[in-house]
Formats: sequence, structure tokens, C-alpha cells
Amino acid sequence: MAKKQVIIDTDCGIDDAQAIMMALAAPHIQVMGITCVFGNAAVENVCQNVLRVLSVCEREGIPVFRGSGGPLVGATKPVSDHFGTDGLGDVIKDKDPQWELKIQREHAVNAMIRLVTENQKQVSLVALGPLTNLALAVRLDPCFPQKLKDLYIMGGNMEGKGNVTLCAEFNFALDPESAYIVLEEFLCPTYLASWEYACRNALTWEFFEELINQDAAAAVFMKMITSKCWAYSKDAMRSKRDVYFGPGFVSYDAYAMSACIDGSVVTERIECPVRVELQGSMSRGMMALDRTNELKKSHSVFVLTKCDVAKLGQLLMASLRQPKK
Ligand SMILES: [Ca+2]
Repeated sequence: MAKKQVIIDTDCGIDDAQAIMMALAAPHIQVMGITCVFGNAAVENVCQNVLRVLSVCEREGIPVFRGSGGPLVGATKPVSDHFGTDGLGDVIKDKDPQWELKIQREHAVNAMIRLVTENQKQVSLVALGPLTNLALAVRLDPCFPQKLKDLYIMGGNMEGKGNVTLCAEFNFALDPESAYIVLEEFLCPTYLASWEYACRNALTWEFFEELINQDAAAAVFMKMITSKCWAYSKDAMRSKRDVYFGPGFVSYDAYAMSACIDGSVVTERIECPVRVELQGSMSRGMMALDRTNELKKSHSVFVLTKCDVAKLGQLLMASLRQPKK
């Protein structure tokens, strides 16, 4: 069977690392390239994080491209308090001084357009960070979205609950204009794993312990980078997530990636138009669902609502049993 071709666009924090490993572990997925964007860390750190993940999994042959270092509008502001300054928990000591030589010279946005143009209607794009590279791609090549097979996004929210601001989710809040452009102009089939979708389908902390204590290099790496990170603290009620949804282990980007790898992981979804708020003083970056079509948009997206948590757990478990010998 032909493999499913995937490009991963990432702001490689810890949950991105989990999602990338999930794709690498899936036997029917071919990762064509990984494009980097600012977000959980500066884009230079993101590039190094992706290289590190590929090295742990012994998959260094996959090309890595540097992309946008900041949002379309406003100052660059990578967020460093969630997964540490470097995005991977600030525990990696042996940084690779040669990392820049291992990054492709082609810009991430050009690479995305080239790979998708060469393989029209074949490529699934999985976007795990701010959507800046995607917005730039459609500006450089207006036909880019229609050349995609489909698009999976981790980002946005469906109940107006925000994790970084009162009403906005991290990836959309960091670049609202790009999120707006993508959800208005990418007319390919689009699947959205929102913040609430992830939080409402949490795994248990007992599962997390089992996950990171497997006997494989990827699990050892994951145990190390989550060891000093407050986002992986099991103390209840420390985050907005706990206040809204109760305690649990939530690997955000894994929800979008799992939907791409195995559509049956998603058991319920809403099909409707959506739009990103750009103006609101409290709601800038929030995604609104238009279930009664007040906006008269012609394009709908699939907003994921329920997940087969057992299947998601199996994909996560397999993701940390790497490299394959
Ligand atoms: Ca991410």
C-alpha cells in the first residue's frame, strides 16, 4: 500500500515532539519534511529541537526547514514559560554546535509549496504551531491550498475558553492574522483539533507514567524533557486547564497528528464554518463556530469533538518505542 505523505509544520515544544514521534512510528506514514515556525521557542530553537527528535528516533534523513521567526503582524513573541526557554524543558545540555549545517537552505514556505506542487492532492499538512508559514504559503502561491490533500490543525477553541488569554488558544493567539487567513482561504478538507477537544479527551497521569517508563530511547528522552517541566506537573489545579476540565495528561499536538494517522481516532465532529476574531480586546485570536451560517461562508471545516482515547493511547505508546530495531 502506498504510504500517506505528510508534511509537519511545528513550533517544536514537548507535545510537538510527541506528535512528530507518533508520525515517525506509524508504518503507513511518510514524513516528507518538517517545517519550523516560532511559537513554543524562537525558531532557531525549534529547528534544533526537531533535529534532536529525529536524532533520538534515528531518522535524520528527513529534511528540516527553517520558517517564520515571528507573526505576520506585531512583535515577535515566542512564549518561553510553558515548556522552558528552549521548548524542550531546558534540560538538554549537549547542544549541537553544527545544527545550522543540518537545516536545509531552502526556506520552509518555499519547501512546503514545492513539495505540495510536486505531489498534488497527495500531501496531508499537519500544523502544530502558529499558522504563519501556512499564511505565507497561500500568499506566495494562491493555489497552494487546493493542491493539498487535506489539512490538520492543532489550534483554536470552540467554547471561547482560552489558555494564554481569556478567550484565545496559544497557537492562534500568537498569530491571529495567520489563523484568520488559513481558516478563510484554505478550502481543502480541514480538520481542527481545538484546545477544548484535547482537554476534554485527556489521558490519565497513570497512563503518562506507563508511557514514559517504556524501555526505548524515545521514552527515555521524553522522560528527561518532561522531568523538570511544570506543564507535566501532576499537582492539580495549577493551570487553567485543570480549572476548566480537571486534572489529566494532555498532549495537545498528538490530537491533530492522531486524526491524520488514523481517522477512526475521531469519533465525533461538527462540520461548520469558522472564523477567527481579530479585533476584540478580550477575544483577539478566538475561533468562533458559525453553526447557523450567519457569516454566509461557503467553506466548512471539521471541528473535532470526541476522540477514541484508547486508540490515541495506543498511538502514543507506539510513538515512544523507537528507534525501531
Ligand atoms: Ca505545537
